[in-house]
Amino acid sequence: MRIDIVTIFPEMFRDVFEFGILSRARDRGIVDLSAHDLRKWTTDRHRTTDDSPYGGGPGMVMKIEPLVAAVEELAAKSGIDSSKRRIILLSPRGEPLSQPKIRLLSAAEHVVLVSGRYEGVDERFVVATGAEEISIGDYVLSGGEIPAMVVADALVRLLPGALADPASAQHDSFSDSVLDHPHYTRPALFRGLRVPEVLLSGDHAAVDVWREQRALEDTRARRPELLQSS
Ligand code: 9D3
Repeated sequence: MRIDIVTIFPEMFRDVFEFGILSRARDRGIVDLSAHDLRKWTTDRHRTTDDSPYGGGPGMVMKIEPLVAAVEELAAKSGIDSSKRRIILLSPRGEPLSQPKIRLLSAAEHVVLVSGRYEGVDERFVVATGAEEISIGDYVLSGGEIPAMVVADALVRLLPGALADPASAQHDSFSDSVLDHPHYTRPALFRGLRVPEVLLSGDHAAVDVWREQRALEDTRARRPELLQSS
């Protein structure tokens, strides 16, 4: 998979790409990940990416021309057919991100992530490029860069060969509608706090039953809405 990110802050991404699963997936040639400076596609002397909003009001709006030029050039340079490309605008107005959405996106060969800054992006960008809008949740961030990192991370770990232990990805697909059970490791006793006896018993069937019960119980207590939809 190729992932191209369009942003006015490409430097924010460099370190994020260099650790853990993202870094390993790049080294293995599973993903080609790059962050591009939107200013590269500006044509004026001041390399302008924003302008004041039609209709007035506070803040600035990202201009359409550099954004469309960026997406079109990255699409053409990829050599990938448009039917295998998804263009994603990270936006507080977007569809809330979910694991099923990530799974759908992971089937694409080319994903272009567009990170906005300021109050928003000229709405015609969405129409002109067929972009899908995604939000990562109902809280206010200062831009779409961290959301783009979130999408890239969630996406890459689903690509075949990205995970050290493929059982984790397998396990994840069963667990969208229930929280994980709690985890413990040595020591068995820490400041009077004991690891549940069943986990030390060596009885794998009993361990499975305990984990399933705790997962359900904790989901009911913390995230009851997850159980409604399954
Ligand atoms: C005044 C209304 N605000 C919308 C809630 C304006 C506004 C706030 C923050 C406009 C843009 C932003 C920058 N945020 C994003 O670009 C963003 C975002 C987010 O803030 N929360 C969750 N997901 C996302 S995806 C992109």
